[in-house]
Amino acid sequence: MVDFKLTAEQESLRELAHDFAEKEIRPVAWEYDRDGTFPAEIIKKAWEVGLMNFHIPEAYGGPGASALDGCLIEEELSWGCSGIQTTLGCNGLASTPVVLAGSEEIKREYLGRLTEEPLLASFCLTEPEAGSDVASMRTTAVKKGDKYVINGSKVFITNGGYANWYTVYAKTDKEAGHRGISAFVVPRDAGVVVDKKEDKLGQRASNTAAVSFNDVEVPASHLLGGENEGFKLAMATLDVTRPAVAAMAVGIARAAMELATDYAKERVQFGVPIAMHQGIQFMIADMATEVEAARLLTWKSAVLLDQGERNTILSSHAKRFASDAAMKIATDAVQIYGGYGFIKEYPVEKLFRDAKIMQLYEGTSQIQRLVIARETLLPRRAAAPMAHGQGAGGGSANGAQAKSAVGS
Ligand code: COS
Repeated sequence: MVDFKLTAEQESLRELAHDFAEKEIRPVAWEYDRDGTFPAEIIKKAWEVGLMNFHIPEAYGGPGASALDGCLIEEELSWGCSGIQTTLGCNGLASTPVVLAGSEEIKREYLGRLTEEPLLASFCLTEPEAGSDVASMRTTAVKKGDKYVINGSKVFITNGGYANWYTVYAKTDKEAGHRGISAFVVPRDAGVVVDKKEDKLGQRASNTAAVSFNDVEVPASHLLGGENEGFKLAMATLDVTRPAVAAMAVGIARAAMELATDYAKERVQFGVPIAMHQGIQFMIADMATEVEAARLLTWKSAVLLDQGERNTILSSHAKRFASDAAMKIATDAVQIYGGYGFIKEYPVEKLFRDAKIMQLYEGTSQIQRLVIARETLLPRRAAAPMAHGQGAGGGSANGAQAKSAVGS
C-alpha cells in the first residue's frame, strides 16, 4: 500500500520544527546572512528541543528517528533558513559513517558526545584537488604501530571551524585508487588545524572552513569499517544523507514559492494584482508542481532507506530534482518580485543565493545525473543496503551489518 498520510507523531514533529523555524530562525535569518553570524544560540536551542541529532540511534542517546521523520524536520528548518539548517543538520552527515561502520566503542564515545552536549561534528571528504572525483584525494593515513598518522588538507568543510570531531577520509594505499581510501574519526584536540573560514555567496550563517592535518595521530581503533573500505562508506553515507539535502531544497523552494505567491497577490500593475496575469500564474503553477514532485521524490528516497532497501538512484533523483527545482523556483521568485527581487531588503534575494549551493554540495547536479545514468544503464544487483540505524522500526545499525554492506 502507498500511503502519503503522515502519522499524528509525524505531524507533531513537523509542527515542532515549523514553530522553531518561525520563532527562532526566521526572525534572525536575514541579519545572520548579512553578517555571516554563526548561529551558536540557535544550535543550543535546537539541540535542547531535539531538532538536532535525531538520526542517532536510541542505543547511543538519540531518538533513532526514521529518515522520513528527518526529512520532515529538515524541510521545515530549511524553510526557516537553509544556512542555519546546514549548520544544524551537519552532524547527520558527519556521524552517518560512524553509525554505519563504527565499532561499538567509537559509537558510544562519539555519537554519545553529540547527544550529551550541543557539540558539532564535520565530514571531511573534499580536497582542493578532489571534489567530484573523490578517488583522487591526496590526504594520507599511514599506520604506525597501533596508530594512524594523518597528513593532508580538506576544503569546504561545513562547521569545520567549530567541530569537536571530524570524520576524515584518507588514502591508506596510494596506488589503489578508490580501493585505497579509509575513513577515521579524528577528535579536534588530536591537532586538527582550521586554516580559514570561507566568505560565501549564500548560506552565509553556516561555517565553511578549510582544515588540515599535519602528522595528526589517531588510535587504530578510530578506523571506520575496514582499511581501504572508506570510498564505499562515503558513497553509502551519501545515499543516507542526500534525501535530507533534497528535503532542505524543498524547504527553500517552498519558502520562495510562498513569498512569490503573497507578493503576486499584493503587487498591482496594469490595474490588477500581478497574480491576475497569466504569465505570473503559470510561473506559480510550475513552482507548485515542482515543490510537490520534489517532496514526493524526497519522501520516496527516505522511505526506501527506512525499509532497508538500497536507495542510491532515488537518493540521486531526489537530490538532483529538488536542488534544481529550488534554484529555478528561487530564480522565478526574484522574477516575480521584479526589480525589488534584486534588492537585499526583499527576502527572495537571499533564497536565490542560498539555493545555489544545493546544486553543488553533497554531489553536484551533474554527479547526481552520472549516478542516475549509471544505475539506469547498468543497474547494480540489489546489493545489501547499508544498515541505516534511523529507520522506523529499523532499530540501530550494527557494525556487523554495516561492514558486510561496505564490503558488498
Ligand atoms: N554504495 C556502495 N558502494 C558504491 C556506491 C554506493 N552508493 N556507489 C559506488 N559504489 C562502489 C562501486 O560499486 C564500486 O565498487 P567496486 O570497487 O567493488 O567496483 C566503487 O564504489 C567505485 O564506484 P565508481 O566506479 O562508481 O566510482 P567513481 O570513482 O567513478 O566515482 C562518483 C563515482 C562520481 C559517483 C563518486 O565519486 C561521487 O559520488 N562523487 C561526488 C562526491 C560528493 O558528493 N562530494 C561532495 C562532498 S560531501 S559534502
